Amino acid sequence: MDLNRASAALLLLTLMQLSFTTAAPSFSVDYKHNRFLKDGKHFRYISGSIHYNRIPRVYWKDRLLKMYMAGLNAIQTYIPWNFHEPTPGKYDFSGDRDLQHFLQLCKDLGLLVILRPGPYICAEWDMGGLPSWLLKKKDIVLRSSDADYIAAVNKWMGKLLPMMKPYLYQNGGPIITVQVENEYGSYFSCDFDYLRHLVKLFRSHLGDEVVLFTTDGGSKTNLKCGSLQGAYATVDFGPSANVTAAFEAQRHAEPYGPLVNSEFYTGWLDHWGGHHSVVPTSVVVKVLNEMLEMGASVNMYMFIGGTNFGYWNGANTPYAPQPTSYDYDAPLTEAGDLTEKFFAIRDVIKKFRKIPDGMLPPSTPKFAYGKVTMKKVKTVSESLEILSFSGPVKSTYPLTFVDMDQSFGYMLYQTTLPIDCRKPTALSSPLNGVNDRAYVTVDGVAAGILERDKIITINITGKAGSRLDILVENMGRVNFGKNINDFKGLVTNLTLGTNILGNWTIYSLSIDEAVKQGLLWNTGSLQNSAPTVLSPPAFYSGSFSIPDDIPDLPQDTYIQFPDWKKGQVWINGFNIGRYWPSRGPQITLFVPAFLLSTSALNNITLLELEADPCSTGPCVVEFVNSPVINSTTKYTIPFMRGTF
Ligand code: NDJ
Repeated sequence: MDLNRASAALLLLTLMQLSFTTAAPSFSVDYKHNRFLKDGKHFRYISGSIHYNRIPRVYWKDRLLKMYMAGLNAIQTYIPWNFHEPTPGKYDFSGDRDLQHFLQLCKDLGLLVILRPGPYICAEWDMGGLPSWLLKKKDIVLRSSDADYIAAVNKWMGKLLPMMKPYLYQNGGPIITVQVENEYGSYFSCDFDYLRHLVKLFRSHLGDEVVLFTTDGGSKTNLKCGSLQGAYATVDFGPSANVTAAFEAQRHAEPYGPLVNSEFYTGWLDHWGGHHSVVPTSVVVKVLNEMLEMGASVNMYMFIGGTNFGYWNGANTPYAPQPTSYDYDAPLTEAGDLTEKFFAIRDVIKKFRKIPDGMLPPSTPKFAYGKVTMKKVKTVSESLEILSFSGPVKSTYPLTFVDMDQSFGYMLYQTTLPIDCRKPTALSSPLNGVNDRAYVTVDGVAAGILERDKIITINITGKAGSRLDILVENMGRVNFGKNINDFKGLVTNLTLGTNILGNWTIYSLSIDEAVKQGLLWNTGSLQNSAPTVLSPPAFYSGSFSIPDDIPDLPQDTYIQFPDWKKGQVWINGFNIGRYWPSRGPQITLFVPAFLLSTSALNNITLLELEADPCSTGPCVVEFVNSPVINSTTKYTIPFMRGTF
């Protein structure tokens, strides 16, 4: 063979060699052998759900590493649209919202990613992740081909998906599959044009290679409207389901390809006023083992639940908001601690794949900083100048949060009594339009509480011309079912006796900004109010220091509210979330250490909506080192649909 032919042969051999060693990464469905293929080899994922939006960025690596050490080879996460686009066209991917950093951490740790960008995600998250500003179009049909909804989805996905493309597995990233919508078969609209549009939209940004999939409850009924050609149909079900029947339903939609349970419930969600949901470890591991024996790919929902900080919790109907804790009785607790469920699941996984060697990151230490004395600052009604940055709006009839361009928190509606009410007179929301809880005062004196789906009328007294202040709390938007277009505020008229109340002065309240700017701080020594069952909503402040000479302080902690009733708590300007110990089951709120300081005073602000303990007992909040999220208060709501 002459030199040229020899060198050409050598070059060809080298190129062939190279092509084998550096073939582009690939991930696909192998319909012939009913499995996934990763880089041409059989692959089955054992995954766990973690929501980056419920865990402070500083803890992402710790939680992901624990999931990796449990033997998971993948994680699953949603992308809440409203977390990243607070107002139309304004995007936030910074700090605790830095999704790309989260994805890079997954890659660095050797965890693949099952990405669920929605646009609707359910997830016990406000409005199922949809931004409430969509409701500016009052008759919008969410999750459908509604032109305004589709225009907003196109714009959002046009921003998000190009950011995700580099993180696709085939582009060297960790993302192996991408879910379209979420349990669409459980929604009323059953709009295939919408689903088809989403598949086309996702492919236009992510390319033709990526594996798109759908997830629906494990029944043919759910799959009927939830699955679509061009997206691999998967199912979700918990440990009490019939595994065979659920996978048979999937087989009905996908006769070939891998069996996939995209949400295997390791626990379940809570509601304020309900019992804390727990799912026995034995039940979880038995069914997990059964599915893994069948060769199914499984994602455990949740592997760590985390926290609904701020106002982010969702709600179910009849109206039942979820608490601040999203512990979910998951294998890792809300604070990321290892549980016996974690180790039991790891022992099952050990039977199917090698568990990484090395140290398991330990549960983080918790510190009990003790009691902190709180002092009353002023009532909400006395703070309107501070809180209403843009000033009040006058309106004949009440305006909603959307009308007032406010998404979360509280709004104050003020008018005067049109008649003398010497005798108790009915103040009502005949159409049940208080969304969600209204704290009523007359001339600054607490008069009662109206509550969505529960209390639509109270009796009040007062003189004609007395000032009627109604503070309305948005307790979280419905995240599941047909009522997700959940307007907040006084969404229908109130009546007093036979009169429709009008001539409203409406204050949008920027409480979070006011807290951050230190505007709600106790300067003098305001006397605590006289003991009453109900007081006007008011702010309280207190501070505490953490010694800087104790090793590894600050540590995580939990805050509880002995004999307070219901409200919101901020620490160093960070909105920790809602407290409602009078209703439970959550009593303590998780406070991550990164919020605390040893070099400066730590400031606490409360907005107490019902009554403080300060006139009859200690006016304190308390930091303790263990959580209580399973109190059984006297109040219970009828159990919601959905068993684990
Ligand atoms: O896809 C849903 C997921 O986001 C499925 N779930 C989960 C419950 O944790 C979570 O919301 C259900 N949600 S079934 C509806 C609950 C109705 C009470």
